[in-house]
Amino acid sequence: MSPHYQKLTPHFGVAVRGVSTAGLSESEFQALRAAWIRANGLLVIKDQALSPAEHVAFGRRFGMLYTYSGHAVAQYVHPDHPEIYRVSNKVVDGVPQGRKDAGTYWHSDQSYQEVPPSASVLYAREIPPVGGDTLFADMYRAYAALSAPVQRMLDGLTAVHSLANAARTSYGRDLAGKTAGSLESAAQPVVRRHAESGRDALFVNPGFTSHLVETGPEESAAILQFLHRHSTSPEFCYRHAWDIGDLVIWDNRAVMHYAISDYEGVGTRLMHRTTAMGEKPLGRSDRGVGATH
Ligand SMILES: O=C(O)CCC(=O)C(=O)O
Repeated sequence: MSPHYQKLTPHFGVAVRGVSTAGLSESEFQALRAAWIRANGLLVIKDQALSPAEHVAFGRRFGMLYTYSGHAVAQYVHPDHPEIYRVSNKVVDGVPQGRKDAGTYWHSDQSYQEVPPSASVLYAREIPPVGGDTLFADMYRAYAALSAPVQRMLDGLTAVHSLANAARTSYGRDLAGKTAGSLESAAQPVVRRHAESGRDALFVNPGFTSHLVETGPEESAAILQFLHRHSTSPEFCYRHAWDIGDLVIWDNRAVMHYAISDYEGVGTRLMHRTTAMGEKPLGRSDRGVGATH
């Protein structure tokens, strides 16, 4: 069976059927990867049946995988595969099978790290009969839609991203006892030039971005509030309703996501994620980055 691609929205996201990720040749993988980059960093691969080891092997094709020892989510990694972070409301014999309500805020995974991820590969093992969708936002188009003067203002600005920012909202229980200063943080360019596509994307998110470096607090709050509202406009978003066996790959360098927590009491949801290391984010005026695009 040959791959069949179908756009998810006119500009953002593509779904593919007729692919088995467990046995892809290098050229087949590169075709999928190119489709992912072309679709602004969102690819849904339907009908997969992957063991945890196969998931890890596929995730590794996107780059070196994070393991989470010492991280706030370490307790939720797969017992046999430290590369798999589990998101779930399922509890077996009193043991949570993953982090409950993870990612219920707009974010780009681990943007508070000096070298944040590129591809997150999330696999749906169990889903509720309804609910538990995930929202994605296209940060290339959010940036491109800004007027030239606002783009110029943002170019060269830097923002601090910190896990402590999320701790104020949803990370509370996992970070209890840790001081804000002990949590990871990193300064990142507000406009990020993508290392593969060479295109520019907004790189701030409500979950982890605490403030702009170059402005005072009031300007920072106003600019970030505007950017967050702008980048989550429905025109830049896609909402994924999961089927079991979906493998969704998003590019944290140009995509934000939000896991909708609306299925309490409706059913179980069990998701496995691998996360590939990207590169240190570069701003649009950094030299030597990107393709000729
Ligand atoms: O469960 C989801 O749909 C996404 C969870 C999430 O935000 C993440 O894995 O980063």
